[in-house]
Amino acid sequence: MTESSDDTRTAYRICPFCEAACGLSVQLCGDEVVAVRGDRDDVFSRGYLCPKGVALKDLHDDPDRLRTPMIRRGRGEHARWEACGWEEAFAEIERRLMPLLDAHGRRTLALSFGNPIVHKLGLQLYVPRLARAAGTPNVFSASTLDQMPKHVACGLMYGHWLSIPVPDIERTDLLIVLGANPIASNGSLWTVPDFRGKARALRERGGRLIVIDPRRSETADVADEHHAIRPGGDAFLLLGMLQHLFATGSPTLGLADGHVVGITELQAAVAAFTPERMAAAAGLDAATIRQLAETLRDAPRAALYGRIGTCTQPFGTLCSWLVEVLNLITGRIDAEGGMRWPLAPALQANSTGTGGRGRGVVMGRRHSRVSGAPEVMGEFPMGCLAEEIDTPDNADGPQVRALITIASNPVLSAPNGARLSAALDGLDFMLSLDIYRNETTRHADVILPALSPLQEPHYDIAFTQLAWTHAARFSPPVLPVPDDAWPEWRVLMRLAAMLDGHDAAAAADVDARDEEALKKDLHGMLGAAGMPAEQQAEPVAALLRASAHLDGPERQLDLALRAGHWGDRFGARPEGLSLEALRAAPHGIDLGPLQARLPEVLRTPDGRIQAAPPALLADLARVEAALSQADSEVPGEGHPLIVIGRRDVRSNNSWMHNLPTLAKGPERCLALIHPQDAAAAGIADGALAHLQGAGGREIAVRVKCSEDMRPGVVSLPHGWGHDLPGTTQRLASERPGANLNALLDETLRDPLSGTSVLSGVPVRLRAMDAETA
Ligand SMILES: Nc1nc2c(c(=O)[nH]1)N[C@H]1C(S)=C(S)[C@@H](COP(=O)(O)OP(=O)(O)OC[C@H]3O[C@@H](n4cnc5c(=O)[nH]c(N)nc54)[C@H](O)[C@@H]3O)O[C@H]1N2
Ligand SMILES: Nc1nc2c(c(=O)[nH]1)N[C@H]1C(S)=C(S)[C@@H](COP(=O)(O)OP(=O)(O)OC[C@H]3O[C@@H](n4cnc5c(=O)[nH]c(N)nc54)[C@H](O)[C@@H]3O)O[C@H]1N2
Ligand code: SF4
Ligand SMILES: [Mo]
Repeated sequence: MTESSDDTRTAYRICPFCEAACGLSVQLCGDEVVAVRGDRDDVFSRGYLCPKGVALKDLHDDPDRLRTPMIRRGRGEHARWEACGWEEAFAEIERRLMPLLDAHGRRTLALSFGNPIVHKLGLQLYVPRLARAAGTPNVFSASTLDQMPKHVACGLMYGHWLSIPVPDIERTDLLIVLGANPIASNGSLWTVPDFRGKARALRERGGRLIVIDPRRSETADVADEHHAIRPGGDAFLLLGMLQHLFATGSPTLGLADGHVVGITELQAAVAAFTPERMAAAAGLDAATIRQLAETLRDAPRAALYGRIGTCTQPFGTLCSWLVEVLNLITGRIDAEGGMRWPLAPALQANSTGTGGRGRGVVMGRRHSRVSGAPEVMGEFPMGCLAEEIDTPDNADGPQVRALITIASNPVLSAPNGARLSAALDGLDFMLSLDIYRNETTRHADVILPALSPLQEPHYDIAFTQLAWTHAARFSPPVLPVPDDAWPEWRVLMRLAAMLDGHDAAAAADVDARDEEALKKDLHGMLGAAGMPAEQQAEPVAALLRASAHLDGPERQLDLALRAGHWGDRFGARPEGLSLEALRAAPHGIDLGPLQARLPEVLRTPDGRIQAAPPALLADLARVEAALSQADSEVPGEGHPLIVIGRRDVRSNNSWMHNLPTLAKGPERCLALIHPQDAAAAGIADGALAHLQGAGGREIAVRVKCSEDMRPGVVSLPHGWGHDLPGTTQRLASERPGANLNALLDETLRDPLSGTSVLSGVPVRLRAMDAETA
């Protein structure tokens, strides 16, 4: 929606950069972006924004952002990049990819999906279409560098991968934050713009905030209590808390009462994990563990929230499960001021169909060829991508020879990028959908660009399912699509048609292919709702007619909104939601606070919350093993420190370091370390030093002493290391920073979810010789 006077106007759009999904007000003069501010009238974010939102202008204007397809001729130092037209690019892809797949089979193709997919409506709706057409089991994504443990834990307990409850922060009396730093990250698996303001409000009404983190983070700084846990100590802490609560009373299930199975098994399974036994491994004393448990139990309303620090570590899934069960046995699940499941306006699997029970989740239907890692949510671990490419054909199947990356930069964002880089060089064909030639896409044979976010419509499918309150917002494009540009949904449909075997002419009719795919989806939906196939033709035709004035993502969205929980049901409930209703409300529509959803939200086969999934009980054996090893000490010999991750508000994973607004100011890729550790290593504050991983790989880091660090721990952000040849992010390469992932080991994973261990890894810090420093 746009308000205008003369040539200047203000348009409103949801920020496409992080999960907070702030409403932005974009000031334009003609087609030029003049300024970006927080939209004070936005019903969801109420004017909040961070510096990244402001940098939307820089992204739109960035001369390094790709605007035409690129084809690489030659390799390595001799590589030459040519800009080309879209038809030429599609022809090149067809010429090189299809014969490869015909000769060697679909398993020789891998797909790598990155974080921005979830922030772009067209990608989120159409990447699944491409994946289906690709027909390969070799799917990898950032989920296994991130939140897969939460999907597995909540999937097993509540029956759907996306049934992840979030804190009802507006009404709680106590929020415990474990392994998250929402003041810097702006929240994750919890869409919560202005966490700082909400935390302040919590404390002003007499509530408390407790942060458990090896570093006194920005969030810990505004908390009532901070506990500097040992990195990787969370499973031990949570088990100790659970044991203590069972040992000193009976669980209070609250609204979950009558909907839970497995409490007895859970109690028996944790009986041996007393706070005294857990203390050393948690790095917190037994009294603190007991006190945290009692604080959680005794607060009138409370929520325990765990995030990336609890996920990207060896016990990721166990931790995510333990967070859920602690909330469960203290009566916080589904409670006001506790942990609730948002009810999203569109495309939410746990609010469609018949509620209360479902198919549950299944994993391990396949295993990866080289490591035998189980499939989870249709994916293999990102840590396995390199080995699938660089390990020759074997009895278990063929080697991956072709790769499609979409908004994915695993050379920087996944562990051991050097191995992956070398593997990518050995591919027969690589295609990237990306907006930059960066560390990963420099290896591609063809790069297909995206539009600027300002040229695309937007709606948050995922984040409305994880939001602090209920709201619906839609952003129409702020600027027109240039004549020679392709929206990504069209690119994906075109590629999907090629992979489905349509000839070039048929594939080029994207609208026909889109209608065909939508029709199939609608039949699938009606079938799933129990309508016999012979009765479906008429309603499907009616739905297609009702949405025929729209195309692509907007068409799918409109149908989903209208059919959704708050929808207008195609006229049956005129006050309900539709795309048109959202267009008429540029600041969004407030749908009220989070509500109780049990038992309707459940999708487990027996319609019960599973407190003690067998796979998780079995995984407790690893905790026992770690406890018995604890005496012989955890860190590798000669690697006495432990490295953890960090996020800075002016950065976003690996790809926003080329934007002037964010790149200016002090150096941000710094290794924080306690002064006593710096002194022990003979390193001065501000000096360069070698940081070495247990595998022997080394990076150069600038050290900053900080009393905020738990002694023995180094904190370094990820996503840096823009000094590789062949990239074209000029500003980013001026201050490349060090790549934390270069040190990390791609074979270390949480076995249940396949998530890489990115935090809590032994390292050694060594002073640089005076002449090189
Ligand atoms: N050591 C360590 N490593 C980590 C983490 C950590 O905490 N520590 N965090 C992990 C986490 S949580 C995540 S989510 C991953 C993220 O890792 P990735 O999924 O690789 O995501 P990014 O690093 O954000 O890179 C995004 C890519 O998308 C491209 N892109 C941006 N916008 C668009 C667009 O509109 N269209 C297309 N086609 N491409 C676009 C960018 O140019 C870039 O290549 O990193 C993980 N890596
Ligand atoms: N500014 C900015 N915002 C971002 C991103 C970004 O790169 N920059 N990335 C986005 C993405 S993709 C994601 S997934 C989210 C992540 O959002 P968050 O989960 O909030 O991630 P972080 O800010 O890295 O905070 C993790 C905290 O865990 C602590 N930690 C590390 N190891 C451990 C441990 O073993 N135990 C405990 N208890 N704590 C530990 C770290 O010190 C850190 O303070 O952020 C998103 N938002
Ligand atoms: S916190 Fe910043 S990056 Fe995240 S949505 Fe808001 S403005 Fe965008
Ligand atoms: Mo992430």
